Parts: sequence; structure tokens; C-alpha cells
Amino acid sequence: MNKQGAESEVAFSELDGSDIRIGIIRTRWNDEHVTNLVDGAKKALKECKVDEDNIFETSVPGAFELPLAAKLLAMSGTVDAIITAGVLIKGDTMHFEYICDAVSKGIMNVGIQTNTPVIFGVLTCLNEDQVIARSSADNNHGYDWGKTAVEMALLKGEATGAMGGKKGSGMGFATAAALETSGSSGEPGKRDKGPGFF
Ligand code: RBF
Repeated sequence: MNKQGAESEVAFSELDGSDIRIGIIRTRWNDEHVTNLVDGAKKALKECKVDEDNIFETSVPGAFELPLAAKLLAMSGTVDAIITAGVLIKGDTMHFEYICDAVSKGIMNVGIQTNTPVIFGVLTCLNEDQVIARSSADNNHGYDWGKTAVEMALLKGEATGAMGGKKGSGMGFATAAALETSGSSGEPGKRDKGPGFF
């Protein structure tokens, strides 16, 4: 099997997701492959110490349904980040192209409109071999999606001042030095200032 271009190319720092709530919305189309991807995402969430009780999972029929479902979940305010998971496989018609375009733009728009990180966990493949190369045990893109969800949830927390008195993880828009001095209490690591980047 040609695995060229299938490997993950992103590195992650250590992520503390112990206070993070994650929503997973998965498709029932291409069920077996999507299950493998979701398992990969859950493995990453576990590594990041996301509590099992803080993971909400639901399904929709196909990838086309993902953006609206993600928007409804984001609007509920119950999760800090959403992983959408699906697999689109090219067929004989133009359907694939239209769906890929609509789904990728739709998912991006949900994140931007709701300020909730929404992870694009949709494989868009020309055939099943390409799917398997990206969703199997030794190379599972779902794993990256899990880590990305935690990283983006933490980044949002830092950028919006939603981290409470918790010292930042060093990611996001506030530098470590800014975190040390921010807030009116003057206490190192205390972010008692309102929302903002610094
Ligand atoms: N949904 C997927 O998630 N993956 C697919 O590969 C996929 N292929 C489809 C091919 C055709 C010809 C059609 C009509 C639908 C397909 N769907 C697929 C379902 C689609 O995302 C959506 O659920 C339906 O179009 C109903 O809105």
C-alpha cells in the first residue's frame, strides 16, 4: 500500500486537558473507518487527561450533516472544543467534490461564528486504501485530531481569559511573562483580569 503523504507531520507539546470538555460528532457513513478514527481521537484525549465523563459523543448520518450538528453543539455551550469525524470517498460522480467543499467550509465557519474550536476530522480520499493508510493503528489521524482539540480548547481559554486562576500552559496569546504579571492582584500566575490577549 502506498503510504506516501499519509503520515502525520505534526508534533504536540504536553497538553493538560483535565478541565476540558470535548464533543465528538461522527458520521455513520463509512462506519468502520470512522470508528477507528474516533478511537484514535479518544486515545489522544486520554493521554491529555480528558475525563471520560467530559467527552460527549453523538452521530449524524453523513459528512454533509456535520457542520449543522457542530453548530448546534457549539451553541449549547456545553463543550470547549468539537471534533467532527467522517470519511468521504470519491465515487463516479461530482458528488464528492461538492460535499468536500461544503463540509470543509461549513466546519470552518462554525468555528469562526461560534468561537468554539471545531476540528476538521474528515478524511477526503480517492479510495479505501487511502482511508486505511490514515486510520489504522500505526498511523491514525484521529489521534492528531484529539490532541488538536485539546490544544485549541486551551488556546481559547487563554485568549479569552477563561482560565480563571490557573496558570497558562504557555500556549495561546499570552506569553509566560505576561501571565506572571497580569491581573490586579499582582500574584504570579493569577489571571484575574477580564478577557483579552495579555
Ligand atoms: N457521506 C459520507 O460521510 N461519506 C461519503 O463518502 C458519502 N458519500 C455519498 C455519496 C452519495 C452519492 C450520496 C448521495 C451521499 C453520500 N454521503 C456520504 C452522505 C451525505 O454526506 C449526506 O448524509 C446525504 O447527502 C444526506 O444529506
